Amino acid sequence: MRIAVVGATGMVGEVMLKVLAERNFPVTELIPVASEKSVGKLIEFKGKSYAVVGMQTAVDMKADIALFSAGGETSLEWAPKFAAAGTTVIDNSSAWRMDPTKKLIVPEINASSLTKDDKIIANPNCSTIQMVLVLAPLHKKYNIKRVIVSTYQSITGTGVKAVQQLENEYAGVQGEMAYKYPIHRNAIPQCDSFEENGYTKEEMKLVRETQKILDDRTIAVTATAVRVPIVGGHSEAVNVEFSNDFVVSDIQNILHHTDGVVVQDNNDTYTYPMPMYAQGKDDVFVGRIRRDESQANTLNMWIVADNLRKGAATNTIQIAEYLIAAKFV
Ligand code: 11C
Repeated sequence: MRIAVVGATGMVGEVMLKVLAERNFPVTELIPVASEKSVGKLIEFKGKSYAVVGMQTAVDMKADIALFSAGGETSLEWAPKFAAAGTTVIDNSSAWRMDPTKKLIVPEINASSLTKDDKIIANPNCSTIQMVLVLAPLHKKYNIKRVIVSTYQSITGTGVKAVQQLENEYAGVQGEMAYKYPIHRNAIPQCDSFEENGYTKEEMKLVRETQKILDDRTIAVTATAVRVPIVGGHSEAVNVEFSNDFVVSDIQNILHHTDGVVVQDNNDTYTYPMPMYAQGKDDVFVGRIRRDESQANTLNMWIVADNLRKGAATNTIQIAEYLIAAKFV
């Protein structure tokens, strides 16, 4: 496969290259793509150097698959041009996710909806992916009525500028700010910009993308997304109300048998997921699984994943692997 990585010099792009190599993805030619200022820069992949090319050059090279992580504006402008040249685009930005003509895919849940005619495929937001992977099998069995999610999101979700801000703050150095406020010793109750309804875009992604991926607009979702000075991954406190009652050990058992999910749940041994340990892993970790005693048929869980891996690069590459296995590319 001839693979273009669009946004190859960014944080997610770098993890994509790492994950492609780790999974031994069948890359016959790598085409690293970035903005004009990075053109010519050398990128290492599996012991070989590749020169970064610009967008139009990459379109003309007609790769089989383009993995996009270069922001919404770039995707809106360039994904259709790649698709028109015959390249299948898997896009990490929010540009196409809610477009009714585009599929929003978490492979373990809905890859089977893909066809060879899907030329621009959307990868969900990181905080959505880790939550729906856990919710999907529970929805099937107990039917979810409502989800209340509070996130504790890694600064890596904002990008390299935010990591630099935290490092500067640790060192007591003045530098460029990715956030309006210090992040060291802080929790900022704003991820992404605000919408008209008073929620942030990140919060509304959790609402809308969950309903689209689980293919059920009746699921009520409400979210509070908070940025914390963490680098390993996003954590989420998730409260779920079902139509049907459950036994906690059955929930643990279902999740134990869910692809991509690892249950870490033992209070006796202080076993629960934490971003420090999720970092660099492809799984979604779930623990603190317990009944919400304040309301019938309701469950509390704590879900953690590396937002750059399953939340971004790994999920994108799993979609590409599905397309290859299904001979859609
Ligand atoms: C964050 N979830 O942590 C975001 C980063 O819509 O793909 C990814 C933004 C997106 O801030």
